[in-house]
Amino acid sequence: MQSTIISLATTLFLSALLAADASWSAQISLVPVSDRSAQDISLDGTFETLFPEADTFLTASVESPPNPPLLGHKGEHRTAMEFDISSIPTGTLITEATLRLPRISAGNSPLGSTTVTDVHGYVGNGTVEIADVSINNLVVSIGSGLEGSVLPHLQGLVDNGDGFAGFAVRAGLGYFQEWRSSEFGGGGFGPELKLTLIPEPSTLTLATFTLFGLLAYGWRGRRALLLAEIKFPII
Ligand SMILES: [Ca+2]
Ligand SMILES: [Ca+2]
Repeated sequence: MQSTIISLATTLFLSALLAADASWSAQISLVPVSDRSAQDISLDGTFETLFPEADTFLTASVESPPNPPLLGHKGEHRTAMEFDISSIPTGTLITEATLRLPRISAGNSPLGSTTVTDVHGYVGNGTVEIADVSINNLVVSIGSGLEGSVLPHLQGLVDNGDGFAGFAVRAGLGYFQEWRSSEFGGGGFGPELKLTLIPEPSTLTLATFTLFGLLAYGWRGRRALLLAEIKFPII
């Protein structure tokens, strides 16, 4: 009898836990709080120009002489972007983190190029600075794709209690691509960070204790009823 009750309680507990797990996950979509491009005009590795925050387009490209610069973009261009993740509590489990980079144009140098889009991750501060585009911490390579998973980087930032997720995008040699920035009119066309979250374990633990409490309360009620039935058998 006791083993049956324990088995039943365990089954109910696991079912409720799984149901809670699924129903508590939340999906959010973030746009950058800052997104800017920078230029190294002489290809010497030093980025000397940071384009204005208000620019409506972002670029990543690398000129490969003797090809002419693609669309006039001399030297190397990189783009960095930062997302505000400060509302996500430490301990939250991230099950999906996808960085979408819906480019509006791309091109390759005619004499050969590498179709590379590398995303480097960093801890942001809410503003893109020129040094951000040189951070060397490869998170994902998406080539000619439009999106890639940045899950381990995001989980690490949330675990550390960091307030902003930063990404710097580089192109391959002879490759050019362009995006709309967050300042582009109309919105919804620029970089986007899509997350699926499950609240921190302490919330789940609280629910577990509540569930056990309800089960114990229910069992006490059943036992009282059982005793009543024994004392006053129903014929
Ligand atoms: Ca911007
Ligand atoms: Ca920054």
